[in-house]
Amino acid sequence: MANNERTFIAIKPDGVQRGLVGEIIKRFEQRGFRLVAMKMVQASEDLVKQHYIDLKDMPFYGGLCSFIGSLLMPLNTILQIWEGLNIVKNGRLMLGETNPADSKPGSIRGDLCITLGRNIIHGSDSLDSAKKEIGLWFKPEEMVEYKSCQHGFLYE
Ligand code: IDP
Ligand code: MG
Repeated sequence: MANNERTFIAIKPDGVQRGLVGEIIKRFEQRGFRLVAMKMVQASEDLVKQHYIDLKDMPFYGGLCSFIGSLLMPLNTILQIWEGLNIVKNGRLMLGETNPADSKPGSIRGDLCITLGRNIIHGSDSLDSAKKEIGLWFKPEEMVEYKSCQHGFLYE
């Protein structure tokens, strides 16, 4: 198992508008994961549509893409890459279930939001989707190389 596994996390416009950026970043930082890259964007609808392409036949696809894709009003999304042991799986556990109503207290969605269509955060659901999503939203030069001084105190 590699402790340089990476996942793609996005704080959706509802999370940004509700002032939850710091709270969400804090949870990943405190767990010990390493922030590899971060930026704020007004996501284009085209990119959002590609990002959610697997859901294209779902009835909520249009609404989801137009909300995050800033069509309703200019809205911002915070995009991040996080790194650490088993981070794809652990990141999903930290997020909770897709529906906040089914998410346990202690998870991000279980603590910070109420409804499915405003569930504030995205996290890659597999190594394969993490790789695709990182490639879709970030350029290689946006991932700055640095070594975390905590490494030896997080991993044996
Ligand atoms: P995930 O975000 O937990 O991976 P997905 O099934 O990949 O969940 O769905 C992507 C996003 O689409 C969800 O996070 C949620 O914002 C939205 N979504 C999923 N199902 C519904 C629904 O039934 N109604 C409205 N929005 C939905
Ligand atoms: Mg998903």
